[in-house]
Amino acid sequence: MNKVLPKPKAVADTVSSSPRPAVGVLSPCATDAPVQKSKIVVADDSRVYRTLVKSVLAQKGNEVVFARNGLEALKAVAEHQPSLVITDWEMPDITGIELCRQIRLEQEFYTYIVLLTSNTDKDQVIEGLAAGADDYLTKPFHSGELVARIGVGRRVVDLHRQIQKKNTLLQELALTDPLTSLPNRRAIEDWTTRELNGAARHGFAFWIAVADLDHFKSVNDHHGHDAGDVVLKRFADLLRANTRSSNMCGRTGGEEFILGVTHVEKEGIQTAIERIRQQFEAERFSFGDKVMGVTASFGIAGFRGKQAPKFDELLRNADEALYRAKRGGRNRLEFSLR
Ligand code: GH3
Ligand code: MG
Ligand code: MG
Ligand code: MG
Repeated sequence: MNKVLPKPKAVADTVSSSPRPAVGVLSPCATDAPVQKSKIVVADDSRVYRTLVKSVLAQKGNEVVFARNGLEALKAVAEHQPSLVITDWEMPDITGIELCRQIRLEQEFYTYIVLLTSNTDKDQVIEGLAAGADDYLTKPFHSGELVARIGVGRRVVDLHRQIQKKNTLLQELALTDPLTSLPNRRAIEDWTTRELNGAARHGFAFWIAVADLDHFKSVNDHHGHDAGDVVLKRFADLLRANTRSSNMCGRTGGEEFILGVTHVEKEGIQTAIERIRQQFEAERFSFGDKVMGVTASFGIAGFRGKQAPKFDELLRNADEALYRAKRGGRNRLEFSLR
């Protein structure tokens, strides 16, 4: 049976109150950082209470990290990314309230915070909840109640993390072309806008190459839409394989693709696109009893200077070059004259 645990003697068990330096404690956490779900950080300057909480939580197989003051707790939270924090109200350096505020300010992942306090004063409870605590328990606490409240905390944190994961997935989907898994037009526009500003600031060259498959409609017309999709995916794979991690390629729509390349001169981009053109030309597709090839035309536009153009402007220039490549016989690349 669960018992109400005795109120410990004050002061006797208090360990060192000298605060640790806070520098570097709160390094911001990336949302995709590994989350150790089962961890609980317990902050209390009373050794007796730390022992009491430990005895209750250990029974349930929880992984518990103890902190003897607020700054230690902040460090432990940043390091362990716990699901739950159980914190004392009064501590020698910063209070549980301040700890709540700091956690809410700094941590990107959700941590469920239970204030463990001798305070029964309702105003202080309100202050604690307003500071970011999710729940509170008064000392001396009932062991069963602590376990039950931690169970509630876990459910809330699990939900938060599921939502966070789904949001990340939705964000990715919103920026990804479903057929080829390449970045879509929006993602490319975001990336290009950022890179263009960087190119203007740091004076490096920036190029975009647009690609359009030649006579692609006839692939669909003669071999069906699924065959067309196979060709699109193959072209996407080829683009991907020819794109360095610092550059970007994507599908802007239909049978149109784009490549963004930085830090190369005109000869460099020409060689890179020519390689892609040749590799694609050499690909063979088997549809039914027919083996065939498909080609692509390319238009390239670049920028180097102090005043970054808009993405649309650069795209217009590249499209104009692409149009000349089409008119010039297809399966070739042209540079923008602007
Ligand atoms: P050009 O050489 O002048 O570019 O001729 P084209 O036939 O490639 O150009 P057009 O714009 O006439 O046709 C593009 C075709 O691309 C028409 C459309 O059905 C097809 N298409 C667009 N999106 C998809 C897709 O997701 N899958 C497949 N299979 N076909 C697509
Ligand atoms: Mg205390
Ligand atoms: Mg087209
Ligand atoms: Mg086309």
